[in-house]
Amino acid sequence: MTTPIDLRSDTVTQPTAGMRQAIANAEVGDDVIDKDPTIERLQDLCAEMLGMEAAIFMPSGTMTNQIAIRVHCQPGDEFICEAGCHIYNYEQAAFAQLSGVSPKTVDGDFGVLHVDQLRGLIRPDNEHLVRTRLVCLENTHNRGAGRIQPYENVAEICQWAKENGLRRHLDGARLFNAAVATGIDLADWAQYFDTVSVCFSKGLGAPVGSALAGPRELIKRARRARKLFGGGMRQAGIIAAGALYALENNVDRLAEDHANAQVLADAVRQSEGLNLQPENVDTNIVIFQVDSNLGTASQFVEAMGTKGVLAMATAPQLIRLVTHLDVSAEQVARAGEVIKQVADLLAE
Ligand code: TLP
Repeated sequence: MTTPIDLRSDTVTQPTAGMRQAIANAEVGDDVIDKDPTIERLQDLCAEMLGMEAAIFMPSGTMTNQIAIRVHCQPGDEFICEAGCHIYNYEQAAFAQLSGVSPKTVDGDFGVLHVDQLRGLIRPDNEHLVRTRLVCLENTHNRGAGRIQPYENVAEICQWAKENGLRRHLDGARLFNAAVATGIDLADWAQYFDTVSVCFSKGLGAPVGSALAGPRELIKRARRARKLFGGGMRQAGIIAAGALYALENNVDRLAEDHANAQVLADAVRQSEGLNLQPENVDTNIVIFQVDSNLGTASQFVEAMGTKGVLAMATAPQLIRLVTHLDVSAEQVARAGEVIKQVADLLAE
């Protein structure tokens, strides 16, 4: 049996030979007692790329976002976020469980918010009310099918937030995709935020790891919170080496993933009963709706699976495909054919 073409997520990538070599050769230390030299290099590079004072290595994107919320907010505070964002939907409401913070969600257009939707949401100073403290954005937007937040929207929202005394955090798990697709530098995107989280284990292809970047003082507090949340790691230079390799080698190639996603989007457009959500694909995520005449998303995914293509049903009628380092242009072309075949098959 041939290896399946795995489009479930860009988290599924296997470390390449070069990355494994970098991992094997990594110089390490105890990062909890004091320092690990490979982690230090990764943190410095990350801060430099994002134009921030400092950065801290983290085990996961979820912990990174939650620690950001923790350092920005106190119990009884509220943060504003888009209703489909990862922080609100896929992190077990850890902001409530761990930090006593509540969310105020705003519906976006496939994840995209406009500042006019936020004006008026800041709670007055009144002892009955939570305190509005933070705005969180996500770029690219996962549930918005990898949508890039328009740069002007980000600038305007953050400007408004700053003027009104709110902190700004960016879930930039896929910010590298936004930077490559737009040609707008990482630091230009990051400049509007107090903190930015990035992930090395998504499009960049590292096995593990994320980072939080921001002002030195906040990152110092994030280090304390990381210990509290059980994320202090010892000779973690072993995994930081994979992340460092990813940062040094795998950023520009994200353009290939974006081109491959267009091939999948075209296959969806050519299939009766399938509709892209949204119609245009910005980066490496394709989401489409399956017409109920063809059955459910799970049935569609199962039929694709029997033809060697793995996809993810993200709602009863929605399927997500994600391109990444481990799927070649040929495999993507094959996956596109499978999508068309399955749509035909289920229509019969
Ligand atoms: N996303 C995963 C799943 O959790 C849905 C995926 O397959 O896309 N922010 C964003 C925007 C994310 O997409 C993810 C993971 C995270 C944060 C969390 O990262 P991890 O999985 O490292 O905790």
